[in-house]
Amino acid sequence: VEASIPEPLREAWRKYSAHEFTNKDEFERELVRHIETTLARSLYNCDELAAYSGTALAFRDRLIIEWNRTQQRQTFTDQKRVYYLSLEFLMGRALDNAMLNVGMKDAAREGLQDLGFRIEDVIGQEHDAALGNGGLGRLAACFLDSLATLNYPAWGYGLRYRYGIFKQEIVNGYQMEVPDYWLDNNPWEFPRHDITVDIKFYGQVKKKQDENGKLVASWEEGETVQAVAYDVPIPGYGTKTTNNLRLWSSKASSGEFDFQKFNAGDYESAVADQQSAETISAVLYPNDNLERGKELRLKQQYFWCAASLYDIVRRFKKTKRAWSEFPDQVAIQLNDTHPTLAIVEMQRILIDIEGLEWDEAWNIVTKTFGYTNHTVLPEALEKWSVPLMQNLLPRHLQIIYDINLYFLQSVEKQFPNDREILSRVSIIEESHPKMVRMAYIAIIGSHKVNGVAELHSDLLKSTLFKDFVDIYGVDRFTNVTNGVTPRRWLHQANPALSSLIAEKLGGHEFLTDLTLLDKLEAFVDDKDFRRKWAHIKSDNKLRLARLIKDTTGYTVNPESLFDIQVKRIHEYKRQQLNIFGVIHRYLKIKGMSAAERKKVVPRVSIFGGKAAPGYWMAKTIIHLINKVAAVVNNDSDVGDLLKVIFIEDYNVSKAEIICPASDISEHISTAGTEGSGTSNMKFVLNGGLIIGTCDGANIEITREIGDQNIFLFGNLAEDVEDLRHRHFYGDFQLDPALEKVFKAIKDNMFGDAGDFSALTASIEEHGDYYLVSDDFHSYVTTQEMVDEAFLNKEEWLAKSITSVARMGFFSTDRVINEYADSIWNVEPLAVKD
Ligand code: OAK
Repeated sequence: VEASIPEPLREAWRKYSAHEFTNKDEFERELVRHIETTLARSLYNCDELAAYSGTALAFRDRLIIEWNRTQQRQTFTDQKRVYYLSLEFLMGRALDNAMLNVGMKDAAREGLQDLGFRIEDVIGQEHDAALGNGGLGRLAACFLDSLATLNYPAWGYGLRYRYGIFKQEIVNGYQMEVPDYWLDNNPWEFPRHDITVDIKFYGQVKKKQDENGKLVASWEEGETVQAVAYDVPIPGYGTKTTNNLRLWSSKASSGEFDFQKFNAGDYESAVADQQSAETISAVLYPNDNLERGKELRLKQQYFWCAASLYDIVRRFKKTKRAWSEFPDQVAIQLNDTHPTLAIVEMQRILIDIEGLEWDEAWNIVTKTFGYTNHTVLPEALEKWSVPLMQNLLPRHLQIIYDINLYFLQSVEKQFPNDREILSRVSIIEESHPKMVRMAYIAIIGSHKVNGVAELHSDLLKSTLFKDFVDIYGVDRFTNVTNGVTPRRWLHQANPALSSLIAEKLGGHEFLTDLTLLDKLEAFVDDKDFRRKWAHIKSDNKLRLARLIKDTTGYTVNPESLFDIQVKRIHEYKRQQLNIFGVIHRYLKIKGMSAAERKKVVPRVSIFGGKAAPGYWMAKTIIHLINKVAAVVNNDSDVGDLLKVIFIEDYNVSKAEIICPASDISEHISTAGTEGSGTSNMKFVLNGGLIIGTCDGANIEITREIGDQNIFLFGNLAEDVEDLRHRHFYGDFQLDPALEKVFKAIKDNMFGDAGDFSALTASIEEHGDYYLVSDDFHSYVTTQEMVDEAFLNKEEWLAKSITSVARMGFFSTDRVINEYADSIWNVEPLAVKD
């Protein structure tokens, strides 16, 4: 390609091609240029928002220069690429990350200062990109950071929602949802109006003869919607690699159909069609670990899968390789089952459009795809009704039936005397209506299936996917324990700690090789180091105390023990256990003498997180937390001994302030329910200790940091089923301390008891599915051990330092290298300067 362009032309392009700014003065020049020309502002009317926009545009220019070069490099070398398909990318803010990743934050700070701005205020103007619900979406964002940092040729594919996750407001203690319109003036995306794909829905399947007389299926008529690409540059840390996140936006196809309507004077209906097309990418479904089976959600899934695959296939076809080489060029990872239709769509492209034989096509498909499962919760497992799919995607349903037929035939051969297994593993559940089990398609259509922590992967093999282990052998199933990117969750969120560590280790190399943190253990007795470490934690607590004051009006004493639980609100995550524990503590303090109160360790219990708008029990838990806060925080008799805070609208940028400020954080899900958890890692990486159950990655965190450095409690996963069974048959005794808590609630201590009756009844009367009562005693006594341990400041500090030193395993860099080796078989693409 390069050689076909005449030298003089190339010379002219080289001469005038854009250059990155490399120092403060050049940055300032770019900033002022953007403010004056792109934004049409001046010295006299440049507010903080304009300063943010100008800074973002200057950095965006830098990223896009490297983005172009990266894409050219990847195209020329033409090696295998990774495509990460995720319905959620919870990116948070981009500017601070871009500054740190390209190593120009200091230059930006000084440049902004010259022009009269504080960099923190400027960074604070950015609206979070909140295209995700929780763990799954944030993991995708951390993966993109590591993929770029490690120089993997990789693209993310997602949806460009007009509305991300809703903004949460707390009104009279209740959660209210406010739409999050975030796209105005978003400098981080590049619309590609030239990159569009027409996506079809509905219609019928006809059998036709092709030119060789072979009978082929043809999907005809139906409606089409256009997918338009929007690209977001993803810079790696300390590397020139800048990868791409491609988000699809929906709009009406500019087909004749619309023109006919316009011409026929049917203006209103033409506009309505347009709006209905735009609805597809309008809003992120706000459910975490819950699937509702709505048609529009299935439309979103197909729209995004089909557009992404068209794009991937188009890129592959440019190389003129044989189809058999597709899996050598392309690895596609499914982030949970949401993109499972990509498997079906790929098979459709190969057999219906490219004319391959079924077996040859299917072999290519299975070698290409990998599937990551993120949850064992039954309510989160995707099933789509057959009639719904028949109507929306008639050809895909046929292909699903064929996949199922061939699969069941092979199972029957393998287990000739076992009728039961066929109905258990069938993709089609024989219910009314029949349902398509998406996880089964994902397993059958992939060469590797992985869970996100050891316990979770073991549970998949021994329960949910047991039959498939018998069928395919255990090698198809693997574990890749989650991590977090240390760039955002240490360096960006906790710059002071990052510099202190760098000072001791002789540089910031630990940010790209987190195992180097182990060298910190040598300084655990270093007095000066310990003093600085403690000081940084205090400062971070002060920073959070200011956020709390600004957002809730409550004043908290930063000397208190900060106990934090921030994550989506869900019964399985058991924020109710936490708030019942807080009530227990409150009642205890109320009953104490003055002398006893002197011994109480002052504590601030901090909560944050969103409930799915239709999840009433989760909303009730939020309501209870806020009512308890109102009573406790205004009880002068208790004062600083206990404060309860609910931080409104928990999101990525608030997490960056919250995670560095914990003394202890809570990861207390019913054993066996949390896939991994990743906030546990963020808190420990920032020097907080944790209280948790033997669940998800808590188990591996314990193995790494040592069981003397973590507060574990509660029943084990292996005992959960038996306990539930016993409850079901009436063998249930409410824990006596919990009974007192319930009595206080029922005596209207926190407002109208009726507001909380569903919550207490779920435990007392309806079987306590999440084992709150079973774990209550163990939880409360473990919290007492936390108090005790916190009194010994020196030992607590040693635990904090030692834990951080042993967190090297939990970087997404390690995670991505594991995926690359064991699932994708891809190599990084070295960048020459
Ligand atoms: C969201 C929607 C559907 C299914 C799963 C999720 C989800 O967010 N799962 C979470 O994924 C995280 C990343 O792997 C895990 O750390 C969490 O434990 C898991 O709940």
